[in-house]
Amino acid sequence: MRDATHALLVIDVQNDFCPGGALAVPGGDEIVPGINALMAEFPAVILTQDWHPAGHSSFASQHPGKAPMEMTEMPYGPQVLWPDHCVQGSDGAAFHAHLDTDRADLIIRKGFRPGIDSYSAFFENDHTTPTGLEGYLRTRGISHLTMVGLATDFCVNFSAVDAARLGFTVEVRGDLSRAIDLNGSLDAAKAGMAEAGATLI
Ligand code: VGL
Ligand code: ZN
Repeated sequence: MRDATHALLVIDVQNDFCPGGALAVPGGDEIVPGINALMAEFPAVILTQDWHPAGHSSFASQHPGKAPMEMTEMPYGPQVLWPDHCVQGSDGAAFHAHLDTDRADLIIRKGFRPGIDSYSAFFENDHTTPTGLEGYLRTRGISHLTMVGLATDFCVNFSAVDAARLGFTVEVRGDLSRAIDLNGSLDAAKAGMAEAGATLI
């Protein structure tokens, strides 16, 4: 068991990001047993849950003439348009059935504001609106984060970069994460994490 300054952050291990889901990440379900085993090493376990209202602005279905995986321009910057996914209360938004959610001290939901997406567990995609996770971690005295989950190049990446910039020591377990890899997004994510000082192992 690591000391009390360490937490395991499990990003978006939800049905819609697993094979058969609306935004399936290849091999997304393979990481579940390893994540469950890793929980035993951590005094704190925190899960994130992508949690969109129906008709969320990140859904291609809300943008006439746009297809999933195309880009659009939002008031806060460029945004990938996704298939409808992780709609609040749906089976797709539920955690993978084998994920050990009982170990979670906190489940942080994100992406619930209709007009803004939130990849990161710390800030929404305007890079300004906080989720509250930073305050939770700091008030618990947590300074070291190990991150795993889905997807390496989106929500794990944005969470890792934000955490490193906030001064947390960040390690991403690549073997317990899986990527969407859209137009080179995995390579870009690796470079961005390295630049921010997050270690990918
Ligand atoms: C994610 C795309 C849209 C993720 C969430 O969890 O990486 N990706 N919403
Ligand atoms: Zn989403």
